[in-house]
Amino acid sequence: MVTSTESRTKFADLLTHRSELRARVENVVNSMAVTDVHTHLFPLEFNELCLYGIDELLTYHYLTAETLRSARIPHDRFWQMSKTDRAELVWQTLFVENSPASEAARGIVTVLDAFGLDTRAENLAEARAFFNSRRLSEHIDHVFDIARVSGVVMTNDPFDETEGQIWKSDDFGADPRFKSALRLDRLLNTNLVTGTITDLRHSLDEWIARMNPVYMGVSLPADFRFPADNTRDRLLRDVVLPTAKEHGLPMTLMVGVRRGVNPLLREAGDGVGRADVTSVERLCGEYQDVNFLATFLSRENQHELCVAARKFNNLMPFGCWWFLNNPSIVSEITRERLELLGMSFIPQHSDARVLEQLIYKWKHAREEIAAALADSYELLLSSGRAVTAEEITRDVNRLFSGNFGDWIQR
Ligand code: FIX
Ligand code: ZN
Repeated sequence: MVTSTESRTKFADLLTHRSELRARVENVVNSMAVTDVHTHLFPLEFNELCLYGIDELLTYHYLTAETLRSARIPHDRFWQMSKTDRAELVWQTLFVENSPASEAARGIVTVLDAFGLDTRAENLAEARAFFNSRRLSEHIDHVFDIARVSGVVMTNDPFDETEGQIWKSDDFGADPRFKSALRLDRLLNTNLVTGTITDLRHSLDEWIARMNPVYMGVSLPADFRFPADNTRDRLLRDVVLPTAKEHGLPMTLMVGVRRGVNPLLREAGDGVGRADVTSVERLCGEYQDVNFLATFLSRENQHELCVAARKFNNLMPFGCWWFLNNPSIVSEITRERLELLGMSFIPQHSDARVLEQLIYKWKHAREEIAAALADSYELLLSSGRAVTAEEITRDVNRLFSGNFGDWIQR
């Protein structure tokens, strides 16, 4: 039986005022540490693969594509330029001659501002001097701190020459904040990796033993179909999914990319296509004992993905990927997921390639997630149920790390 004192105490914990509720949600969302479930970041030991600083930030492929829309320069001349010259052209074009209104450009402003650097500078001198003065190991700690990221999942391609060598060397002293993920694009999307089924399974077993990945992952084209009469289907059935099952590893599917739509743009040349969510449903149905994480690149696939996740509890939607990582779309997708899935999804991943991108990608994502969450608690309030601060903390913790933690341990 609940005594009147207990129920009064409980009532006092309830956030029944709109402004108090919203302030609390913002506070929890902004301070909660997050596990970033998909990035292209690397720790110090990976040397040239560990990207940071203003020149890397400005030559990010998102900004290359935007620069080549506004700068009067042929693509081949752009690529002939050195990285520092390209960074200067990007700055001049998108930040001096134009207002940096796009999400990727605003991201640079957020990063500069976080370090107290001039966001309206005429050139890159101050920013370069600042980043050059940083000791990388401390800088990594600082960035993780500002972004409140407790761990990031890398994208590890063992079939890549440079990376393969690093994994094989004894120099690799694992920074526990960087978790590995075994990326299988080369195996599943190209015919560059060959061998018998036994050889390929053996090779995956060896890489899993060496890397200790938290999942295996692949990006898939918009025309990905399952089942299909093709090599990818056979590799999935005979090599990848049995390996996932045997090692208890989730499989991450990133679906809807159209690679090389404009090869003149090099790594900025990929596009998007509406994909077939029923193929992922069939995978989940046929392999009920494998956990799948899935993200789709096309906005048009988002609602179908939520519905598929309602049908298959071995399917975890995650992130607003790449061209979807814009405030208006993050807001829309997060609300849709809250409405259809409650707290059983992973709202965002950064996809950061350059260290400091963690700062802006998470700051901007937190703003949209907080607003969507506050609105859904307000709806609950108007229906007759207030939440407590503890419940908000529990929910955000689940969204920011709990769901992923459960997924990789199940
Ligand atoms: O396939 C992927 O993991 C993509 O995220 C990348 O290839 C893409 O270039 C990217 O960085 C998007 O954010
Ligand atoms: Zn990625």
